[in-house]
Amino acid sequence: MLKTTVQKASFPTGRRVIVISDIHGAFAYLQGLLKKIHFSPEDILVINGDIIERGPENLRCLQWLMELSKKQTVYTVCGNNDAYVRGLIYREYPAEEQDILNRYCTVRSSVLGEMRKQLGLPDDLPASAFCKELKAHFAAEFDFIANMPTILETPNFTFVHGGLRDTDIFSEKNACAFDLMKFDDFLAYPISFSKPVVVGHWPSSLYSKGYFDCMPYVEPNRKIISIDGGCMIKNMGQLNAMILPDGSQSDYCFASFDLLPVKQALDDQAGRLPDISFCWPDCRVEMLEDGEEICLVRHVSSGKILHVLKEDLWEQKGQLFCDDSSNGYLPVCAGESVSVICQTQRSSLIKKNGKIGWYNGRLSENK
Ligand SMILES: [Mn+2]
Repeated sequence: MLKTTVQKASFPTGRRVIVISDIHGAFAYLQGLLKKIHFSPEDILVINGDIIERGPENLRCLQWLMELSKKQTVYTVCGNNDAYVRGLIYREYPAEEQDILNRYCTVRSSVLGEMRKQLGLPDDLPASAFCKELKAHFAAEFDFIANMPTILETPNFTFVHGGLRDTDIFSEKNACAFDLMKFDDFLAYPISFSKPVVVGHWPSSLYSKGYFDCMPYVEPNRKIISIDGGCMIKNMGQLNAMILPDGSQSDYCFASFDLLPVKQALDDQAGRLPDISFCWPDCRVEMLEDGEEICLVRHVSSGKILHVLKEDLWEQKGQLFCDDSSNGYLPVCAGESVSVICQTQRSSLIKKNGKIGWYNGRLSENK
């Protein structure tokens, strides 16, 4: 069992602290976000886990943060993907499992595939030789991951990738690191804190009531701040930052970045909150009207009928499923800028301040 480790730190007065979680190999998002908030060498950076996996530039993200941490104050909390990947390399493979890593690199957008490619290793290398090569060439990268604590404890905040099972960070219930890193749907776990706990791992949009909302989700009474914007996980996702203007204080604000095209809305639209929002795993649907871009479906468990994007539909074992969808319409004023997730003949799925909804008006061409 990987044991929980705790790093204690205290942020100095007058220094800004930037907290970013779940980068998942999205180097362009990371750079875009840091540029947007005018990240400077004076800032302290906290990465709250899952630097790698799923995105296009996992190794680049990891190595960039390693370099930065030599020049600047950077705290990196370990995520389940970070720990899992290292674990894959630092274990033994019996004879019948010698093909596992090659298959893993083929189906996943993984840092291991990027390392394999960079070293020019063959696609059919046995796992034992694969691990030996990677350990020899990327020892610094794996050591960097191994040294990432499970919990970063500061006077005003506790940072952990997934969540905590007990309010006492040193409790036996918090002893297994992987339990705290891969703590799915942490908000569903009945716990509240006296000092704010900052988590990532579970996209905040899955907690939103009303419109899907990719901005951080805060439960003030329970003192839980969930900042994963769903970057590289959801097509509507974004990379969020929690910003402490002064590290010694407990005030904070948020910023976000995505790469969606921005267009100008040409028509007013009255908003309408969704009366159905669903997400995985409660996402089975039945087709009512097939269309080229948009389909009319019935959400099986609720019986609600709604339009969804055809590209969000997928089939498994003869059953039809749909990615996160809702029937909410965002309030829009003519002339305002909106981010466009998908534009179709009939309607567009747009994002405004992190919130997602349909828009039936016209959109200008790209500015
Ligand atoms: Mn995670």
